[in-house]
Amino acid sequence: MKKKERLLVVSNRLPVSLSTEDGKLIGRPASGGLVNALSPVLKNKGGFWIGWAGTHENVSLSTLREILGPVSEESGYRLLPVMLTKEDVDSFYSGFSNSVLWPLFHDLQSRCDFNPSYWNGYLAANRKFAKVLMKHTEEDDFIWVNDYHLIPLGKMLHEKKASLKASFFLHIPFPSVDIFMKMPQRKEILSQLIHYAFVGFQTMRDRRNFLDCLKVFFPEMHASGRGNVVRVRIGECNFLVGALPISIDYRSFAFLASSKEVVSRSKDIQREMFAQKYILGVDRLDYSKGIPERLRGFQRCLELYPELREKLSLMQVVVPSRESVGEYLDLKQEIELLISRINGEYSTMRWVPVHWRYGSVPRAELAALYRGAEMALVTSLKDGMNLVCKEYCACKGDGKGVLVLSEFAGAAIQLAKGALLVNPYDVDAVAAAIAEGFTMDDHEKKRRMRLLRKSIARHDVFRWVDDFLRASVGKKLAEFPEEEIPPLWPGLRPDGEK
Ligand code: ADQ
Repeated sequence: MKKKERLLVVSNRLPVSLSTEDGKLIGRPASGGLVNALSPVLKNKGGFWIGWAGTHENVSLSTLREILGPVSEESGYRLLPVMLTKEDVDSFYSGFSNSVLWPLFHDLQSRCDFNPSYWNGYLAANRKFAKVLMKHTEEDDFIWVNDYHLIPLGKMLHEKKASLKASFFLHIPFPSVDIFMKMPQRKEILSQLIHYAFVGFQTMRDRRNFLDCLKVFFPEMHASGRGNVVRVRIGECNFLVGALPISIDYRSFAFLASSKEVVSRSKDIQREMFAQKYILGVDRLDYSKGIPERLRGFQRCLELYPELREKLSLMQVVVPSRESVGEYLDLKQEIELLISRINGEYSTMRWVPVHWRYGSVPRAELAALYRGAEMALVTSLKDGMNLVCKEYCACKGDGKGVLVLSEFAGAAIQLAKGALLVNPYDVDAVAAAIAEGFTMDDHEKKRRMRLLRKSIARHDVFRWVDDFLRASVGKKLAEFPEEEIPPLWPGLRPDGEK
């Protein structure tokens, strides 16, 4: 392999979380599935991560660099920021990405705002990503673009330099033809995707939907091959399309959940809940996650199965998300209203049916919550994969837990044998699944949990990374060479800046 080959990961957000402490903006490496998965790929391998730092509030590039410098040092790979203005964020991030692509690709077209001005903002922001990338990329770099915010990037790079070929992974679902056709920019989006060397989806269903859409607009399309990855030819575009389900760092979750601190904290949580058994819901605040539907299902359960009252609570943990998109604040209010109604109707002196935590929870606390939960309830209306259900199983080392999982989460395909699958729109079915999970004997719980854990352990996030690299460039993670990175800052200044 050529010496210079490096990995460049691009995503909308850099893996850094910024916060203000004592009036000063500081950065810390962010955690999360993608970061955990890709950090070892980039660490000490001369890698770069390019993305928006998540702020446009009067922060100059030089200040941002001062903040990102130490985070880069700590991470072992360079963080290169893309500067976005408030206008960019409005039309690119809140607009086209999260008011068109996100709802449409989750089959929720009635939530779309097809404001035509968003499209130009989407392209303009992608050009900014392309500019930063062009400045830092070298021949033979492997460029890995992540998610729906950056669909146009591959074609933009290709137009600047024909030899540059990037690979793309879509973390969210790809809709069926009937839904995809509603998007005004449908042909442009497809024309951009076919300029990647590899386009990866979470499931075979997403891949099939994509190929069906291509057939409508490019009838000359020719697909060949079998298995998870097929080759597609459309005119001069010759590329690969694959289905590669993402996963979690199973071992690190399992290890954390069995640590002394987490075991003890998980017992404390059970005591704090007055020794009630509890069902756990953990989500980003998002309408695609089906949180109101989950609450209605739980409410129906208390109505239909009164014997479960005072025995079972629902603990719903929600991390704030996309607060700049108005619909997300409405959702929070809807959830709070539903919770107060359920608690108002069913609470007793010694029992609160729904506990609600709004905010980001540290990893160890999350592991303790997972570990102590009798059941996890995942009711996504549609989900690319859903990592929460996998994290829950990884933390249930004692095997005494039940996963109730939406049929519409990508994970349902892999976890069908061990989970209780439900249609989240069917409140009676959700109620029945909760009751079934509660009364399931330990032997059956353990049998199912064993199946779930085995499958997740075998297909962990490192395997996903390897599969992605192998499918797109025929290499394994270990084949990317270890390389000393030169001093991070101030060596990398964009043109014209001091
Ligand atoms: P998300 O929609 O963000 O990701 P998901 O897969 O559910 O969805 O992952 C959420 C992550 O956030 C989990 O790792 C979870 O632990 C964490 N989290 C949730 N609430 C939290 C809280 N209160 N505190 C701390 N952490 C919290 C998109 C797609 C998914 C796909 C992933 C990865 O929508 O379908 O699985 O990308 O490809």
